[in-house]
Amino acid sequence: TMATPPKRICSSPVFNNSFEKRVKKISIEGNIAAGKSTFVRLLERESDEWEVIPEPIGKWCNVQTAENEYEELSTSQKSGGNLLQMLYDKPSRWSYTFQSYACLSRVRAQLQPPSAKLQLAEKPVQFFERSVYSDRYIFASNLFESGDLNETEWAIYQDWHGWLLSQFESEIELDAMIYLRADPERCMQRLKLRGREEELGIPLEYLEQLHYKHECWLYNRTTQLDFEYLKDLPILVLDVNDDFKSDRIKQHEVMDKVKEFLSTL
Ligand code: UDP
Ligand code: D5M
Ligand code: MG
Repeated sequence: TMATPPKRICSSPVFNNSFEKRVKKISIEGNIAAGKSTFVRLLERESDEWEVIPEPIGKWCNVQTAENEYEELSTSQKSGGNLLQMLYDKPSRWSYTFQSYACLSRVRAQLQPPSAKLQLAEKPVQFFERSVYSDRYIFASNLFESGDLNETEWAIYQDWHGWLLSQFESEIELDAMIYLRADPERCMQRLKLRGREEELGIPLEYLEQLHYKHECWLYNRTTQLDFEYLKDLPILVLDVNDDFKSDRIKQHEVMDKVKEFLSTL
């Protein structure tokens, strides 16, 4: 088991404010184009007490220096590096860089204090699109297995990932996960439908590999995990093969399942 690090003297409001500790944190996991963003938009609409933190994909497609950080995305799209494009064009060169940046932006996202509105809520919930754990147990692990991260890169990645998370332990810990489960073929269809330029060359085989990773981790729960608390974290599995984006009945059904799940946490 992992040793508990000494509690830091920490100025983070989340850490010091016992009120904010009531906020439940839940990550939404699932394959590329399974429907996570669509799903979190529904969650956001469902309740004033629910807040959504989307995946920082914009940042990855438009990496900038600090000084022009606040410029409009469209004007600087070309000057900023497109790390997602670089990753898909040449994974062996860019996987490690991508993982370091992805993890940095996710730690930042997961440390985001709840909004003022959420702090007044009776039963506040923050939903995150993916997590620092999918970075490692889905993507980085898969890139290692496909040879795009070498032994040394994978070892260094796991070392700093584990250390970083142990430093932020109590602030980053999740209360549960929701797994949006869809067949790789369905994901491919939705990926094409969405038409994100960087992703158009993704082969079905890649989605199959990621699907297998999700299944082992969140469905069969056989993945070896380095964070003790994850081993018995509550997971809600939702089948999203049928279209829920434009089906009101299906949406109600799904939201009821989420509410029921929340009531058990
Ligand atoms: N989509 C759909 N029906 C659904 C869910 C998603 O048509 O029930 C579409 C959605 O509009 C988008 C694509 O599938 O064009 C991928 O969805 P999303 O971006 O939500 O997936 P993510 O990659 O965030 O999981
Ligand atoms: O979009 C997220 C996109 O970013 C998709 O192309 C997968 C990619 N992604 C996300 N996290 C990682 C990591 N950690 N490594 C490699 N690629 C990643 P979505 O459609 O929301 O799944
Ligand atoms: Mg998304």
